[in-house]
Amino acid sequence: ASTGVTPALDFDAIVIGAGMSGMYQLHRLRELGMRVRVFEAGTGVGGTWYWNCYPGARFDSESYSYGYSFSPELLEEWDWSEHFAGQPETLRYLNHVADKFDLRRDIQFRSRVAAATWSEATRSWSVMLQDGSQFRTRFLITAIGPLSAPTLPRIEGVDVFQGQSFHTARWPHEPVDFAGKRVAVIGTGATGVQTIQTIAGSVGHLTVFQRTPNWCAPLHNGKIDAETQKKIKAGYPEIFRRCQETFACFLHNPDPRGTFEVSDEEREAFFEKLYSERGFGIWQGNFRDILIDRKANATISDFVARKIRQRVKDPKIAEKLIPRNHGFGTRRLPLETFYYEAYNRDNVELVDITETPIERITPKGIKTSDKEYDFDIIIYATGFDAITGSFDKIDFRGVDGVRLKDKWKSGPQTFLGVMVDGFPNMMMLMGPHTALGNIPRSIEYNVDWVTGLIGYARQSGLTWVEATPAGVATWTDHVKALGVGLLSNEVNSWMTGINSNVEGKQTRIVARYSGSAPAYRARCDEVAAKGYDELVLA
Ligand code: NA7
Repeated sequence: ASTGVTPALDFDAIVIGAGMSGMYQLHRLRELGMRVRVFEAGTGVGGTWYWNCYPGARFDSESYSYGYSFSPELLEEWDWSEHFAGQPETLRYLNHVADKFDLRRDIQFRSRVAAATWSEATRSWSVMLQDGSQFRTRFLITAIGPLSAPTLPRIEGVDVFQGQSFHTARWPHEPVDFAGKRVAVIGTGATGVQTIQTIAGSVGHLTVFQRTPNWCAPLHNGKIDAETQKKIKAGYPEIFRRCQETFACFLHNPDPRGTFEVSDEEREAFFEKLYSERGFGIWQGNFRDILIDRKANATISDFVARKIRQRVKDPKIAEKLIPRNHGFGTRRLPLETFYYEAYNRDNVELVDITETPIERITPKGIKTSDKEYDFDIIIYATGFDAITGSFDKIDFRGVDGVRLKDKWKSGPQTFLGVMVDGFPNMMMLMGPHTALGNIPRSIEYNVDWVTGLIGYARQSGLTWVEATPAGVATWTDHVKALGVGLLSNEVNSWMTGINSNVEGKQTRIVARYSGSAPAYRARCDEVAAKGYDELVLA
């Protein structure tokens, strides 16, 4: 078997993206003795945590369940200061990881990949950067993130506004001065909620333009004291074991009881408890049927609606903040810290743009159907072309020049969410059809699996590994079947591939694996254990 380096190749592997997955993938491939290059569009590491430096950006997963688990030394030396760390701390952490494992020497920053083309003759990928430079590699690994292609609204005039305007995922790294400013926020997803609650107290006046309210629940963040810090560190094996066992790799797992198996009083008490506890428990640790059974879902939706009515003083505003067209938890649940109370402030105004649509952005502000608003700053918290968007931006061409974008025209097709037939030697981290959940846990598994496959290929002298069309069809059907009956698959959200700002993304698709993470891993483990015989190996 040949493990040698092919002289015509610049690298054994190219990784696109230096976020959490690209960083760890680099580390693992180096252990195989490979020559690896990571191309990163930004000027630093961190991906999501590099780009999303908007005010209030923070974890909704417990910090100690989110960091990397692969290095006991790293776990021991890093102190998370809060149960849910803010973005600056997370970015510091990821820079610490880059330093510790000396990652930067193999990362080329300011380098956006524009295209990648398969060459059958050399069994390699030619990767082209936006500046035209090209590099040849045996293996190509995408670490481009499921939420990394930000989208601006398709509203007339977005480019004519004369004040400052920012998309939250392209926030400047220098501080923005809000004092006394008239600020608009468009968008009330997880990002909008964090931004609104954070800036409400420091702006002159804030106008929130809401199209769809989301169900939100309290984060209950807090500092980690010294004693708790010790407990966390001693408990890491247990923490990560739990994350391995739960449905979506969070510390929270569905309660085995059905909603109607308990009395009304017990149910109410359980909801109260969940509402008063930290993190995603109310979403991920609720009765087992709330995300499947419409009646069960209505009980928790009613409960949270009552909370909103209690917390928002003006009943008319409270009603606007209560979702009508989707049930609790059927979209990604934003966690909040006095978000609802922000609307009790005199300087905060809520505009329901289903009643008074935005007609256009003007040089001075925003014009709705009934009014003209003047602003100093417009913040677009309008989300991402999710899951497939970051793939669509790169011109991937596989066997016979087939474009990935064309292959995925009516929705992604993958094997295990990692490979696609017709795209040999290309592996996706956090690609479509993988288990998302508490993402770093899924990332570590994904990276380890890909490293296992590449290690096997090199050991066996293979220069071609590819999914089969049958394997892709079976996995894609399986992923679609898993989504049937989930209330989340019946609503419009980034999880169902809907983005009103992107042409051609108005039809729901099944873009993510919605089975359990343990089941996902079991299937991937099985493929590896059988010597990858479900793949084309040559
Ligand atoms: P989301 O969850 O996709 O939210 C985007 C928000 O922006 C949402 O409220 C949208 O309303 C709104 N939006 C988008 N386009 C428009 C236009 N054209 N006009 C008005 N309002 C608009 O993105 P986030 O960044 O908040 O969160 C993404 C994920 O990142 C999150 O789930 C976490 O996992 C981290 P809509 O609901 O579409 O009516």
